[in-house]
Amino acid sequence: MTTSALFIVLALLMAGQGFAWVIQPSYDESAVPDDELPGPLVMADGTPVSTTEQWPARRAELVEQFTEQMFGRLELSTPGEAVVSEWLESDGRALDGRATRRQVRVCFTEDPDGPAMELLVYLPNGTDGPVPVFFGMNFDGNHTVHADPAIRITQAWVRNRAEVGAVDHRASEEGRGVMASRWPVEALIARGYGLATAYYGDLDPDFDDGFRNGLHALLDGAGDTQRPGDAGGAIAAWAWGYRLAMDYFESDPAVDAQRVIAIGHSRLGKTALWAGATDERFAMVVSNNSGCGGAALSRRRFGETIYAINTRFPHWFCASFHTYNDNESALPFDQHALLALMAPRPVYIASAADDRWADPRGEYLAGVHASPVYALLGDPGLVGAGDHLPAVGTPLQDGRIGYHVRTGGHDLTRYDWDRYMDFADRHLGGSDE
Ligand code: GTR
Repeated sequence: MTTSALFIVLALLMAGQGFAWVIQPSYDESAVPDDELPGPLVMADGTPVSTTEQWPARRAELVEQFTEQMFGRLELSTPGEAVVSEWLESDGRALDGRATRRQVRVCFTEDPDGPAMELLVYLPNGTDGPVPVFFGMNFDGNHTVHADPAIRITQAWVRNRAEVGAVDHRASEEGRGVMASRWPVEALIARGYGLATAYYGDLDPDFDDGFRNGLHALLDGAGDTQRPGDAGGAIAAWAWGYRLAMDYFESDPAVDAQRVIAIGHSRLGKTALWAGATDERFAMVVSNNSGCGGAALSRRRFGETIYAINTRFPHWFCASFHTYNDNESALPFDQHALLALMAPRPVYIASAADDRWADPRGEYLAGVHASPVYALLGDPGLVGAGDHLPAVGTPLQDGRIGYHVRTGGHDLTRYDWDRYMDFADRHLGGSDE
């Protein structure tokens, strides 16, 4: 092997281990290519989409393109049609009597003893009827989102992280409540919202195992070494879990299934967008710092690129997406079209000023370029927007696309949640309808 070949092999191996330094990101706005974005309102054959009647066909075409080229298909060999769920517990006196807590086992198939995810649900007490609920997956297990001693500790594989007490890929009591700053349950309850969460590793452990574990083990073609280019990756599996949670919410009379909001941070922000795009039962979607593969425009090549994401996380997207490494201009879509798939439902995009890896301006511009689809359907998208990123801490919430960039880095904070509740109050009628 020549020295340069050896170097490339080493670099790729290290990239696979998450060493970002082998990838040289660009943070130079003047280096952003001025490639034209594919119009969300033009059919693949060039026909302009100018009436509301034409939108469903264009929408279906885009969903198919995103499925085939980016997230991949995911067909269960045993359809999980009838949701089998079991309340592991339900306690009406949680959080000092302010909330009802449920922990629910939701099965992937009709087999009650088969694989399942555990949902943790908090619903405000003393309401007149069913309540709107934010649902978002978590990274380290349900027990990390709140110090409540009754939350079950996940038995699933977890990433080793000393900060959350995860050792030998097992979660522990030490992790209880450690991620609570990302999940202000009491604040949500006080404003009339429920909060539901599930551990994303219940659907698919987040490492590259050749698609053998998690939901992938139940899919058509599981175990094949040659997977088709459009076979679904980990994000498709997590998004399937969002839809499964929605199936459960439709069965819980205390939840207003017409007002369930899909939320996700970072890789789970990408997931929430894909879940919202493919499941129109979600009334609103929140992308928190979702970045590359989420809200950020790929063609900008600012911060994380398609090459970078596919190299470090080869299991997130389908194999076909890898053909766009350093080849963004060949994509038949860009991420503004993913946002447009929420239309006319409200969607909120949030960035953080120091989170340059996720390209705040690229996330914002995707909202700007998704707006014509909202306008076509009769609602303004991003209102008050110009070419420039809005000032830090000045949320745009008048239209059905919301946006803010806050101070600080890559995180899901109380500031973000307060804005999401404001936006939901405004566009979904909050808890009063
Ligand atoms: C980063 C990745 C981002 C984002 C983030 C996260 O390493 O490059 O795309 O998904 O992880 O999920 O925290």
